Amino acid sequence: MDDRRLRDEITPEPVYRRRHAIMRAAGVLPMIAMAGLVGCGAESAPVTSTPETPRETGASADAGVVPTPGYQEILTPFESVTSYNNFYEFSTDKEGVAKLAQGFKTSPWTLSVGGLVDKPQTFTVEDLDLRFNPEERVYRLRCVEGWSMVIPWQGFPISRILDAVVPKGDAKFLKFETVKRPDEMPGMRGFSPYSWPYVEGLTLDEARNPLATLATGLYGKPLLAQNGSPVRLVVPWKYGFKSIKSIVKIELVAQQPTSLWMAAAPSEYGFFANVNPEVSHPRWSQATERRIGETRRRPTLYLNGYTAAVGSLYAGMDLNKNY
Ligand SMILES: Nc1nc2c(c(=O)[nH]1)N[C@H]1C(S)=C(S)[C@@H](COP(=O)(O)O)O[C@H]1N2
Ligand SMILES: [Mo]
Repeated sequence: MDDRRLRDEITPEPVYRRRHAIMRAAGVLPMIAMAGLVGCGAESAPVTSTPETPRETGASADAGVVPTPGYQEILTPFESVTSYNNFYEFSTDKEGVAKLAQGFKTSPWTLSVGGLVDKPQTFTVEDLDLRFNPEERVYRLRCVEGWSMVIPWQGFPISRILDAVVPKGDAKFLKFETVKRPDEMPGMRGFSPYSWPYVEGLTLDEARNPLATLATGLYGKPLLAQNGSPVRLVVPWKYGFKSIKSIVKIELVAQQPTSLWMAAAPSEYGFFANVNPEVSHPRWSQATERRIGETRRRPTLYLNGYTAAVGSLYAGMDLNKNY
């Protein structure tokens, strides 16, 4: 796997070919597929500020990763993405998760979407891939602990699922849940300070943003267990803990859901958890981050560099109060 290429110079050939294959499968002209996919420009450049490209084109809503000025943006190697993980159901030891997750049964699998919707539905993973056209989406992942990666996901905007289930007028939030299987997930057995299952939430407006992604693959392969197989959330402008793994249920609800992290440490982990270098975690600064594979820390960008795409969601809101 040829990972260590500059993302902001040119789309690397292997990535191009993978995209090409995906786009061809979606019946898209390569010319269209390439347009808008290569990241470029400074932080102020519009990344995904345009409305989502019409579904028929199959083109990505993502225009790549906007480089941190003065720093390179390269894909984090597949080996790192799949061997350094947070998945507390298995272990709190990041390097131990992959091995412990090997016995996790991710097939068959269904994702049920219900609650305040007109058309509740249960999808198999095959349904998701066939109906919602995953495309390559390269995003930064910034963990609240202060490390980050750049990951080429295969995913689709959650809005496509929302269009299928049709939220009712009183639906205001999405509540996501991970599977709860202590027999397969050793981190859940015995004493645990967490109230399982892992739960996360988004506002309906956040979930409708084109960057809010459900991923079923990375680096052109189906997700491995340690990365949240078979389907996980990717919300690149929020701290990584919002990107809940191995989802079995999405409920549309009227009240703000309480996430596992809000329940465990409310003074440390809020509902919004938008990446913000100005607001320190109570126990450490969020001003900088260590990109996995690098030694020098780099500045963390407001909304993880995705202000052009998602900043309007928070107009009029004091993000300094929404850790
Ligand atoms: N179900 C579940 N989802 C989870 C977690 C978890 O412990 N359980 N950890 C979160 C955290 S803290 C991060 S940083 C990302 C890590 O994703 P990765 O291992 O694919 O890089 O997953 C998030 N999703
Ligand atoms: Mo994290």
